[in-house]
Amino acid sequence: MAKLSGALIGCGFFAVNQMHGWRDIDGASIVAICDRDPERLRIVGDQFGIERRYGDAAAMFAGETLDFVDIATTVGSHRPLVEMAAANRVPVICQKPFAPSLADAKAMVKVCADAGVPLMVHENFRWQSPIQAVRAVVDSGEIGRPFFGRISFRSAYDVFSGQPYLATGKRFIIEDLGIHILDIARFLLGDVLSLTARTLRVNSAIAGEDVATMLIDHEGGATSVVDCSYATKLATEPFPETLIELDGTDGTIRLAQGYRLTVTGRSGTSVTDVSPPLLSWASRPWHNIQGSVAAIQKHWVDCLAAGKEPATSGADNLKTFALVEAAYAGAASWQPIRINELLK
Ligand code: NAD
Ligand code: 89V
Repeated sequence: MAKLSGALIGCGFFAVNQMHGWRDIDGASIVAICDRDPERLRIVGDQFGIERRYGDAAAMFAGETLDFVDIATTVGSHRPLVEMAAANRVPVICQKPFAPSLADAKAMVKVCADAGVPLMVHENFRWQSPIQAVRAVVDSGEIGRPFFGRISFRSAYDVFSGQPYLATGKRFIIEDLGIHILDIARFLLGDVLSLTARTLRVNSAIAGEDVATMLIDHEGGATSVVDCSYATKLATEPFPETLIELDGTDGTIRLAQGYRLTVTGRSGTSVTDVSPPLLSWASRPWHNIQGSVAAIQKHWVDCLAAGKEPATSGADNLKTFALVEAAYAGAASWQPIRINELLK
């Protein structure tokens, strides 16, 4: 199979992981990069040996023949860049959060569908190897039908030094981190009927909420609690581990801190170490996330080659994005929010 030629837009903090991921994938290579900031363009271009560099995305689309584009900018530029990719008939990956609002997200999905352009949201947390291990147990039937879940991310890790913009937005933990944890809840327990949310801001130095607790009714009848905090100081900092409890009709799954997976089910109890791989370019504690970047990018290349819809396509991600909107609306109103109403 011929290698796919890709381009990356946005050469900031997280894009470096994506560039490492692309370098490890046989079926694709990044042939051009773009950033409005000449210094970021120089750093990433020199680090990864990319000669074709652009300060403007429109100039890049005009100057390159691309099989796909990978958008790694922050959310404000996602809609115009996705629309530009669709107008140029270039398949597109877009980082999370996909859009500033659900209305923008719907418009972005439509513009790509109308142009016949594949669209994947880089929603990578479900691709973390411990999360995939939990899903494999659910799929095996070992615990029967799951009826309860707790998907939990509690930390006091300083995310603001790497991503200073996280301290300034009116929305913080649900939009940035909760979006991943809500997606994991959907991945493990299915789509959502309604969501109830409460939020708090504990850290007075930031603008948005840093604690969120959500109660979810899933379509299949399960109930889950999704709880996120960046104000939780623990004896051993767990960042960036998502901890999981699932209760099923025939057993339980517990993914505990330290990547310890305990399954009690039809064949008894097993305890397994599901630590993520430490890729050659990865560093702890980010290796869990870095491994998932490599996995989702490989999935994209496999899907493009096979003409299949990616697991976290734009259309799929609308159902996760709707949970984010529901959480903010529900926290403001203290009312449960019906998800179907938002997706109409
Ligand atoms: P960043 O600010 O460090 O980098 C963004 C880069 O994009 C900057 O260099 C900026 O100059 C460039 N840029 C912005 N608009 C542009 C445009 N129109 N054309 C060209 N370049 C443009 O941000 P970051 O921390 O790397 O985050 C980028 C995205 O990745 C965000 O959406 C963030 O939420 C997401 N992210 C995802 C994960 C994950 O695990 N999936 C982790 C961290 C960040
Ligand atoms: O995934 C993210 O977008 C990151 C982090 C994991 C630090 O929350 O902001």
